[in-house]
Amino acid sequence: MQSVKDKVIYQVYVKSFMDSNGDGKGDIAGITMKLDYLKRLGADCLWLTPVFVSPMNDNGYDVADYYSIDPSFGTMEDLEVLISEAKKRGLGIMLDMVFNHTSTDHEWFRKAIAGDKKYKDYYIFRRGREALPPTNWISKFGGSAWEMAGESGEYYLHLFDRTQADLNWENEDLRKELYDVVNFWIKKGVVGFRFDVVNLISKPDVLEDDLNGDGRRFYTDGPRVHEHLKELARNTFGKHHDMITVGEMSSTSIENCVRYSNPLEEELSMVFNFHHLKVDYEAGDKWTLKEFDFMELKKIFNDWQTGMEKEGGWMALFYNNHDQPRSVSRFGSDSKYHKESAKMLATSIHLMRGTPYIYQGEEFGMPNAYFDDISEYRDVESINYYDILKSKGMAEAEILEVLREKSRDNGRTPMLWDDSDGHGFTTSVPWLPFAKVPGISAEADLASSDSIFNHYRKLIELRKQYEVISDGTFMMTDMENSHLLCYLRCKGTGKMLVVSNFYDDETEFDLDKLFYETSIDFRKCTFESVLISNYYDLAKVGEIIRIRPY
Ligand code: TEU
Repeated sequence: MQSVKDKVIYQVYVKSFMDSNGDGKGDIAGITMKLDYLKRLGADCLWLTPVFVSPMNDNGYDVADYYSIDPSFGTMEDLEVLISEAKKRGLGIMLDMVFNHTSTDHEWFRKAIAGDKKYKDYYIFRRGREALPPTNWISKFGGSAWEMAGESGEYYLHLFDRTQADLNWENEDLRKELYDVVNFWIKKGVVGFRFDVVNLISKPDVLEDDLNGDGRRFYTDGPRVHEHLKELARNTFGKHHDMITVGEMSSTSIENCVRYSNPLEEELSMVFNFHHLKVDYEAGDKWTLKEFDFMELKKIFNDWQTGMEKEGGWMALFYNNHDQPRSVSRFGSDSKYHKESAKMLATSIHLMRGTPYIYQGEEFGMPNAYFDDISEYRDVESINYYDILKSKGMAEAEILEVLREKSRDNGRTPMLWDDSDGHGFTTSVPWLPFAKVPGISAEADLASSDSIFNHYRKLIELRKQYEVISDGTFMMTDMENSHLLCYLRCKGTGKMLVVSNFYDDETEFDLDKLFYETSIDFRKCTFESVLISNYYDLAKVGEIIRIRPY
């Protein structure tokens, strides 16, 4: 397995990155056009969200053919060109494998529905109970997780949209088909894979009602998941010693993530977990409005950083992806302190123990969408929840307010390359409206002497330069501080302190107190010892450092 410790990965949400042919949708040739920009940033790999043939009910996470490129994204040749052009610049391409489910348009599912026994067993079909579905499980996108298959009285399981049918990983032929898919793409020259919700692939043999939940406790980190991942690795990427793999883990635990990512287990290089991105959910419910709980965020970071380190696990570091609101709007400021907070957030996460991911547009502080009308949304989950909240009696204005904060479309608006009408993204109408925060674009950011882009570039350089960043131990300090996230990284004689103010007011950090707590002495640090900061001057007063907004 390739060492991922000094790598930085850039996520491309293909549909919103760059439209090369003027149809309003981003495509593979568009990514090739922007390779020099990505090279300049300094990331090592690009993870592309799914580009395979799909009816696009969930923007490609509903795959109908794992071996072909969806025409809206381009051709196989476009992908081959991207892989080789990226390689010339020292960039690797990672593909997104959606193996928990296929689209109901997939040939396997069509055959299954037509009654072909072989393919029926590729999916999870069960008989209903009278007029009720087989269990009370709830789909992640709302409503029952079961859909009636024609008139047969049988239902198929779908943990996501009803057009995303869950695969039956208990079937050996199915597993082999999936290994063939992975090996096909390895031959094309990709350097790694992201595996979509891969901790949900193993369901129990007997499916039962969940009396006090939505069913997730039965299939999350399910009974044979580690066995399946080991077998997948052995038959595909594990045979090559330099591949990078990351599993997306839904509602997982530290204990399982250690097993998924400890090299001795021979499963994956690293994991995504989402606990830190639920600190603005009221009682675990995403569709609520709540200030983020900073103390909870600190606690989760501390638990995961130390828990993973202790047992040799490795994690992805991120605030943003295509399923999340934009971090600068969510945890920082997209107005007065836009630059300061974008840089603070970047620093706070990049210098932890793990592999940082940068989500397109994050490198110049892309904000939330700020849509005011339901007609502007495209995301299947957002539209489902609009209806669900409406049926629960929530007022229209309040629903729109919740969507403004929580919708996945916040992270999916097209790239703001410049300030022109099509924002350098398209020459026609974009498939999803642009974010409504004027003045923010890659071009404007790069033109300024204190660009957010350069801050990210510097963070990437530092990771390559200092082992204390790529391989140091992690220790949180000042746990009780309600404004500052503070941690130490240590490797041999190398010591690094990271102090991030998550608020727009001024506070102080006491180096003297830190010395008495840890016996690590930063008190003689001079301006030259500051590796990176979002303010030019280190405002130092004796042992007390003045910490300005964000
Ligand atoms: O997401 C899995 C997932 O559970 C979420 O992050 C999901 O978006 C969230 O629970 C909604 O509140 C992955 C993909 O990243 C996502 O885009 C897909 O829609 C989903 O799997 C299904 O393939």
